Amino acid sequence: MAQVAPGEHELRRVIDEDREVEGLGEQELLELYRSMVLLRTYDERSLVYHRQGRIGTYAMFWNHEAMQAGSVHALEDGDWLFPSYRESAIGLLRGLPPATVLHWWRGHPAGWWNPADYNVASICVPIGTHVPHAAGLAWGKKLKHEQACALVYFGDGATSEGAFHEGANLAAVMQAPLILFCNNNQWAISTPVSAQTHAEALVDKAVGYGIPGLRVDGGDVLAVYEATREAADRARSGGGPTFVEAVSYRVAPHGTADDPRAYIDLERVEREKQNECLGRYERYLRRLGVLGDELDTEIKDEAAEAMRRAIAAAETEPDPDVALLFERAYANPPKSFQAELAELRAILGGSVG
Ligand SMILES: Cc1ncc(C[n+]2csc(CCOP(=O)(O)OP(=O)(O)O)c2C)c(N)n1
Ligand SMILES: [Mg+2]
Repeated sequence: MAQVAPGEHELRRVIDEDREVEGLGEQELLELYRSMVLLRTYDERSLVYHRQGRIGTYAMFWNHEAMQAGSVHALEDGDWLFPSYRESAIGLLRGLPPATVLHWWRGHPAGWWNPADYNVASICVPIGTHVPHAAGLAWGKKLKHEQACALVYFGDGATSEGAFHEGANLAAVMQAPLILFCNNNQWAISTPVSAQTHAEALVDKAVGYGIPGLRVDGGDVLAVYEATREAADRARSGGGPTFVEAVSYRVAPHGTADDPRAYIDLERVEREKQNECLGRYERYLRRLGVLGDELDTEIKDEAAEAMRRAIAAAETEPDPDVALLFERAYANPPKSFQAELAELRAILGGSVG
């Protein structure tokens, strides 16, 4: 039986302690910043895109960029990512075109990708159902004696789901190289984290699975990087899974269909915004003398230009053929499909597809 120390409750921090992280030189620090700026730009532009009625619903991740960039940079390209809708743009950090993610939110088939091309699984909307998938993939890596690990993102609310338990337990029993990365933004739509668990902290769940747990300031990109690297090193050296609880605060609505004024403390939101993760890291880099005005403008312009190009590309993509509605469901489609497709084309006046 595993002897596991209780999960740590104190948040690990780097930026507020003005420490430096071993192994991160000037270039790596700036790459992390570039990734955060790209994610922030993607998020802010997507919200505008939604307001213009060009995508349907959208789940913002404003102030989650430190968790996302810090964790991805701590991994190797061969390691797998399993995002939830909150990490919809995580593939950008692996070279996935932003237009593809915009298409995904438009429900367009051009928003699909082959997970094996980027080692990024498809975006999971049902809460927690991707945790067993990630556990299975990680276990497979172990069985094949491959060095890679998997990281699965899920929220505080997901820890109340059966699928989370099944995946975490399977990974622990099989000692699969998995990082269970909990984005604890303290809300599951309108349900506060205090209603998800009676434990003092979500990281306490790790003890029950017999795996180590780390608790980190989710708004501190360097602390997230350091904790994820520790978990990845353990996974690769045969030490099994780690539960990482990254604590932040959701300062944006849950999604574009949500109005949090009905349930959130708006003063707390304003306070948390003052300490949002991108500004915090920018100030740290400026203190270190790694970032100045000119470079900052260059990085932000580059991200804005990438998004302009992505939106232009997304706009020119033709609508999919309606035949797609009938494809890929059956190996041997029923004969009635032909007639139904013809009927649909007639209803649509032959204008589509
Ligand atoms: C299985 C399932 N149940 C319910 C929902 C509806 N739902 C969508 S988001 C959400 C809250 C999830 O909160 P959390 O896990 O904390 O993630 P966050 O959105 O805060 O990143 C719920 C209940 C769903 N998508 N899937
Ligand atoms: Mg949450």
